[in-house]
Amino acid sequence: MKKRLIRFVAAAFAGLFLLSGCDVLPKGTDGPRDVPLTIKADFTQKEKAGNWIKYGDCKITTQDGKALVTNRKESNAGVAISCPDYRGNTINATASVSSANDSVRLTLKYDIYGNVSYVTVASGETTEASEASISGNIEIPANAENAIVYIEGSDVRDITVSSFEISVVGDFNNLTGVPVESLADPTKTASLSAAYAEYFKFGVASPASVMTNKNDKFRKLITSQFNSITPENELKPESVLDAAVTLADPAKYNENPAIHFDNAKPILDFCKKNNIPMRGHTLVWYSQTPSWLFYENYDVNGKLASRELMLKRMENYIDSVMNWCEKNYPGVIYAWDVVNEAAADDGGMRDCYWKQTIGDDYVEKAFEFARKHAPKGVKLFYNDYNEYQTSKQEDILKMLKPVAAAGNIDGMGMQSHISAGLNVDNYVAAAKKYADELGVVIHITELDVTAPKSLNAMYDQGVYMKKLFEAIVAADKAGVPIECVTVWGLTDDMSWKSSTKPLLFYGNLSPKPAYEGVMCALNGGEVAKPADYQEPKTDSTPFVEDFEDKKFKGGPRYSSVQKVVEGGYESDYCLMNSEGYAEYDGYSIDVTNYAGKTIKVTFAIKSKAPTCKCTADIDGTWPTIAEVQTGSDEWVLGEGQYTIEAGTPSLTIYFESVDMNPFYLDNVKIEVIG
Ligand code: 9MR
Repeated sequence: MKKRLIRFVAAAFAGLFLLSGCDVLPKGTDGPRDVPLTIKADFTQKEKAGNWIKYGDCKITTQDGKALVTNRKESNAGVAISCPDYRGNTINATASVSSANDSVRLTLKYDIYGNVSYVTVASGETTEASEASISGNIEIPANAENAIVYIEGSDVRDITVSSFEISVVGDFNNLTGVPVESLADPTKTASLSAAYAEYFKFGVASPASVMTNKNDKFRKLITSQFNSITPENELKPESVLDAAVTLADPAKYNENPAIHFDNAKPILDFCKKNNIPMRGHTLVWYSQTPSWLFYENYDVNGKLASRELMLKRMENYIDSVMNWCEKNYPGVIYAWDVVNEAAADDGGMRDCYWKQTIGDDYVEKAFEFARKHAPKGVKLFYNDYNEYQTSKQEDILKMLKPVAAAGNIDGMGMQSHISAGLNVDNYVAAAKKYADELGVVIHITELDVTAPKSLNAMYDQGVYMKKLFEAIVAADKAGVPIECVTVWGLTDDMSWKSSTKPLLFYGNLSPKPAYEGVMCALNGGEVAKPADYQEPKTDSTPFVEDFEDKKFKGGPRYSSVQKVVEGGYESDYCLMNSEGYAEYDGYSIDVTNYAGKTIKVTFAIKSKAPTCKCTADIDGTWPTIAEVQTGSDEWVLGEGQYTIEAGTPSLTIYFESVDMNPFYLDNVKIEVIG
């Protein structure tokens, strides 16, 4: 379908202009102009003329309408499309690629006030022989400049791109010619780390680009607010392992892969200069670790390396990374995430190269080596997400008990990527359980809190933050050894999940109600209601959807994709849910308007999965509303009830299949019955 060109509307511009807080337009800007809403790379044409550009150190040649990216000196070098005019919009980026790289990513890069952000739009596994289509949607912040989307790999091998396209999703918000907001003065905001000094360190994750960018205000916000820093990506194996050197002489580096700290140095320098201690993240991880590390002669076309060889590589890597940092930046790193995310989402240990080559005891071995080589006083952590969920916690405890018994672990890193709905009492109870059963201290390592999809989202998030930090402080006072709380990013715009607005500062560095909530947890104050506060709606109108108009009102949960397709239940159309990365990536419907009521949900569903479920998404407990036996690939009817607590700021229910099979949904009805 050809997209419309949206014309600039004077009134809309006037509104945006006022919001921007600027008095005059900067010279040379004369207001929004027409822009095409799709940019398609044309590889029969040269760079720029064909709507594509080269990103990073590589060579691009075009042939038969495809781009061949060779001589890639870094894993992020490749083809890019520049899309600065799309700021303030959600875009879709889609590419067809083939490559011997294990995976290829579409990454959005933009500057905000001279601060560079990189956000993954989508990723896919690739092979040289067949083409993979990679596609994803992402929101570009309104204040982003110089936005580009580029195609990067997991290593430096060639990538062939046969198509690459970016388009605006939904109505176009035309911000061309509209100046970006000015930055808030970071020194005007009271310090989180000073306020919380008697309880725990208050940390932040930051990319090293903050340390090298032109704008000093971001650094000022860090030094004034936080007293612990985690490099967001720069100490991960992918950043530290030197692929070029190791792969050039595999025999020389066979037991001890070459490493470098080019990416991490700016942030290590910053910590040293400002006397801010650093959490090292992370040594042994299934992700962001190149696959060549696990092969004989580092050759991914050969055999996996033996246990003995991988133990040597693991020990040498842990030893050399920890001790390079200590030698060059003495005392800066005070804790290391030795192993990250070794527990599987669906129970037990995650299958990964470390487990395949070394065996189930790879976690124990990693901690044994870390203890043996750790500089004096450096604390050793295990770090994971969904760590507060009962069953995952049991798996993590089981895995870590031998490590604790051997005296090789000091701390549990609770990542805490949560949403404003998780029960705070259950959450701190999980922290206490780790501390009690393993005899370790607790760091909350990657806190971010998805804002509710409510009328007063920022305010509701602030109220939740107050509750959460009250619970954390109460637990700390009661003896749960919480020594550090780190938020996973400085501003919403810089977050890895920026569209969920999960952090404490807005993109312009001004504090959010979420920040206020964190402060109110200490001083007993209340988060201020915004001037445009709206009373939450409660209405009992039934939700009915049969997809016959080819539209749907709900949306994806995580990475699932929905399409209206033919062949409904006794009708023409139904909804197909597919392409999720996990079984719980389903179709989600907001039912917040039924707060305080009992709802009945009825639906028709069809899938090859043995069972399908309708689930409520609340408190990290995910109660089942209805479960039906599918598997026959025939339509089956489901029905269930759920009572939503009064005052719940945000609640969704979602449909899922128990494995990753697609499912078809029709005749969804949600009605109030009490
Ligand atoms: O925030 C990080 C993001 O910039 C990276 O693209 C991503 C790649 O996996 O990793 C993010 O950080 C992750 C952290 O290292 C481990 N826990 C989950 C975090 C969010 O994905």
